[in-house]
Amino acid sequence: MVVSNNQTKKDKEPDLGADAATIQSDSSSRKSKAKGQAFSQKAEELFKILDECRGKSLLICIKGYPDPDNIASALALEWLAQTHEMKTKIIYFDSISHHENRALVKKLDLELEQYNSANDHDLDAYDYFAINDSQNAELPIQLPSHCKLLTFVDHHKALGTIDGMFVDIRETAGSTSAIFTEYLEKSSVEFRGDSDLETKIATALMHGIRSDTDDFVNATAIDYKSSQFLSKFVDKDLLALISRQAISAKTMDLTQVALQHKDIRETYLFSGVGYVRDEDRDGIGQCADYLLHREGIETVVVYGVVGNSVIDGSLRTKSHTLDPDKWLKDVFGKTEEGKWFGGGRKDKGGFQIPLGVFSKCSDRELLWILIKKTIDELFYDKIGVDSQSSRDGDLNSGKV
Ligand SMILES: [Mn+2]
Repeated sequence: MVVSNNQTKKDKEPDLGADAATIQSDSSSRKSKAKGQAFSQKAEELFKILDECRGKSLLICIKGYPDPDNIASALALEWLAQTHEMKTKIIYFDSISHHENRALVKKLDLELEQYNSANDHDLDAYDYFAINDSQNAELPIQLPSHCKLLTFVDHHKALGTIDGMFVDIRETAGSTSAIFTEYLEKSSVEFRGDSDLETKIATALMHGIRSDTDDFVNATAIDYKSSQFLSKFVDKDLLALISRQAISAKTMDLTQVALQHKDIRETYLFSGVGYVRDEDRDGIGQCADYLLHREGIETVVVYGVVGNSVIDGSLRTKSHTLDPDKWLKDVFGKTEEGKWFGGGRKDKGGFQIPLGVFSKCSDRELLWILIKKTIDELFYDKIGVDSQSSRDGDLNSGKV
């Protein structure tokens, strides 16, 4: 007997009738419209706040490793603040480790300053500070108490409440650069892209969007919309120059080590790569990207000891059910101060665990075995597999 689709559906679900379906779709479209409106007012809210801060000074802080998305966001915010006659400075704390990001700074001739306590940074002079593209508002330095958080703009999963004058967190955006482009588009001082500076900013933002959305594979509506706006202003030659994909020799070596040490458990691939130099840190994420191409693997975690001081790891997944943010937070938990060791977004995440006093251990080989055993067991526990067959890492082949 042939059963029509209608009949089958009727058997499974109570019939809500056509009216119920109309009401449901109406309310959901209203909801998304309301959300869209809330976001569309964000630019106005930002301009109003910047307007009230005319003549004041703003310290734009790049948290974590400077990358295309947070660098471009800082540049866009600097432009917006300067059109409101604010004085600005962009600082970062962690070295620009990825060679492509160093090229970005060099090719765009950017004036970013690395914070160094020995430098003469007159932090007292700043009325406000800003943080973009980060999950929390903590900084590695202590700012004077009069210095308030002016803007916080991000696209990661929201974590608690941010106490800032202007907060815009959109988990639906693939990049912070796309959000900043939306502000530029609505700015009353027109962003025309007809100066060197504006071309540079547009090009950096486009690179930020591309880089955070894996070349638009994970782009969302706002990323496309913002790219359309930027496309009129980007310097195509400059964009080609800064986005040329090249894998450094060090990352190649690291990938080889990661392959040697791979530990496949069901659809997971774990790999401890041993000791990694500070400047090669980004290679961990790049080799996790590469290993995810392996057939049958849905989730990859690569980790190592970076700069002899921190266990640093990257997670990549194509699983539809694994939430990197939750997964890493479940595995590693948080510090006594409540700071999570790991976090992430839709398809990627990372974690950093300081070695603390253990970094003084004179037997690096033994220390690595201990670290690897501990981390692997946490992973096995999380995915519910037996840890008995865990292999110990070999320090020498893990050294890059
Ligand atoms: Mn980002």
